[in-house]
Amino acid sequence: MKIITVILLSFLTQCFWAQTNPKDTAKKITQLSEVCISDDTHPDNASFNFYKGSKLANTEDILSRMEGVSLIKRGAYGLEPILRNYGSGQTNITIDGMRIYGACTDKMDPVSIYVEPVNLQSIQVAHGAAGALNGSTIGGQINFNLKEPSYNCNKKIHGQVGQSYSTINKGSNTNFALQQTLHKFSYRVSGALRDAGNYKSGDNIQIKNSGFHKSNLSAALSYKIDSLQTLKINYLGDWGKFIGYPALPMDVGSASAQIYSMSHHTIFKNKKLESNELKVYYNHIVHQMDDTQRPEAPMHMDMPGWSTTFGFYDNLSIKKGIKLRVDYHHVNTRADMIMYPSGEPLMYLQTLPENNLSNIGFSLQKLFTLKHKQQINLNGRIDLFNQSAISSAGINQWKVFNTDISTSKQDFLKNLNLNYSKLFTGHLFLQLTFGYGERIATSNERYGYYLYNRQDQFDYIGNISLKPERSYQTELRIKKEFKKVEVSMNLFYHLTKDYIYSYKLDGYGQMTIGAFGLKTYKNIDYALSTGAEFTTKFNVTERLTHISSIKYVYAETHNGKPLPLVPPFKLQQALRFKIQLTQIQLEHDYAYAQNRINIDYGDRQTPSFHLFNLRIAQNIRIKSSILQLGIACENIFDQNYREHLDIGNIPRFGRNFLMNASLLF
Ligand SMILES: [Cu+2]
Repeated sequence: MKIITVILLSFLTQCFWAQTNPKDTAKKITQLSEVCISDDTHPDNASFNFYKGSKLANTEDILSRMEGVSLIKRGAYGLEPILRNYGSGQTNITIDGMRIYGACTDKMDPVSIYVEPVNLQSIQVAHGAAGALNGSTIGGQINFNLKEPSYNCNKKIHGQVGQSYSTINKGSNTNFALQQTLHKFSYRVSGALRDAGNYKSGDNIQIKNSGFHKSNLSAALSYKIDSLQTLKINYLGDWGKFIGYPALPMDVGSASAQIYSMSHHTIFKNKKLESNELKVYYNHIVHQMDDTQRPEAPMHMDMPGWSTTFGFYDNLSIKKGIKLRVDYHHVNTRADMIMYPSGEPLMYLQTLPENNLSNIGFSLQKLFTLKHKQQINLNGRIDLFNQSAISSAGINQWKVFNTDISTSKQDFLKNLNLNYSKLFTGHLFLQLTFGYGERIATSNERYGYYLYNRQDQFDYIGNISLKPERSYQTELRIKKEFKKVEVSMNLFYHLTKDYIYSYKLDGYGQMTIGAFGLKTYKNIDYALSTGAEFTTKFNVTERLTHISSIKYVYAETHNGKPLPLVPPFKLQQALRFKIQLTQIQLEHDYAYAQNRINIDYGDRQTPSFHLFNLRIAQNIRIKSSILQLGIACENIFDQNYREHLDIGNIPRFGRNFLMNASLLF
């Protein structure tokens, strides 16, 4: 991969990497009018680097192979990332540090769907309270960094066009990117069009309502004010149409996301200050669920949802290892349900009563560098939240339960994370973390009104008096590098007090036809979650690399009940053979059966499975361009399988052939 990257970079930028002083200055002196140093390095994450390099992986494939990440599947599209056993509400998922809230009460629109691989620069994953950089959390954060326009010394247009096709769902993916530097300006435009029909699972079973159409456009403009200051404007748009969710009773008729931001970066030549980044952002998500493609639906209904967020953050780096951050965001969310009973007047309901949430947070990070390669990193954050429902039909609905949701709720949250690390001789790295994190109940958990959950087939109403979850965490990370092998291991133990758990409300009926009853949430004494991640990278020879990762989580409530949606033991490994510009990769995934299930939540036992994929990629040089060709066979043995977190017992893709051609110029 390194070789390819170097070749690519030398073609793309035609710049000088880094300048080292020649040993003998008398020999030859070359005058350089301009020196560019390109930084295209990825974060220090072996899995990300390995799989992003395979050219045939999409954002979700890369994500699913990262430490402690699993995906919840409701359809062929829009997989929701979870960290260990923490789902949305307990984690922060951001794009370039921006808060974006889903507009779907069924979680069909995780933020990750707006990031196409052609836009993706890197993914930052942090677990537990250590992930509280962009907001208080107990589960951690996933931040997607979009590709930025870079300043190149030449004025040529660079870019790529790509086309891929997958046989299992007649899926096509067209993408492009363009990048150019014009004096003090630099821009990057990229986009993707994706179309797919219904897919087939193993044993040739067609999964109805699993196709989708979507388009994505990203544009970034950067202006260099002077050598120390840069101004950037970013736009990201995403449009989905007829997205099938076979695991849910409804599909998405249309969905759109409009994400805008402007940022200012400064580097200081000051003795005390290092750099500052100020960003303001705005995003608006519209999500329209519809069941017109479902002839079996007992009554037609529309379920639109909206979310509008604006905010800013300012990151200030001070010398001596201090980082300060202040951030603010305000979000307005609402979800409606309009039912059309035959021969009767239509009925209107706000399943998520319109509400405003605002949050101001302040964080401080201090790094102490000690003798003998030891470090202490202290990270604290405080947050003030204010939330209330807005005067509308939603407030009146709640009066049935004698509850006034219009009074505003304030929450003051604290996050603290302390880690100690030491690098021992012999490339042994050890890190011990203690953390404390808090999170408030989500809008759904607070104000939700007869939200149907397909998993346990209950309607849910919120509980306005839920206390924040409080989590005490400890984690040990050990990393050892041998000559040819890199090994790393995380062990963690989290105890969450006032864990938010669902229970059945007796004496209340359901609204959804076919639902079993009504549920709400309460704080239980505590829940605990413990487990491990283990990664190895073995450079067998210069051309042959083996990478493997193991994830395991064990989680239960105070009275020993397994928590819902806990992924089972999973092993993922890949063997990559590389010779010049050819790359062959064999992947094997194994998931152990999950029999520790939460019956209350409608969890089902999941049998174990083995999965094999083969990917071949070939790069061909054409003058100053590179043609990348790829072919893959996923699920080689046409296994009919599902992952434990997949909702509704819907199996995943059967044997799939994937072809890809991209031209980088
Ligand atoms: Cu939805």
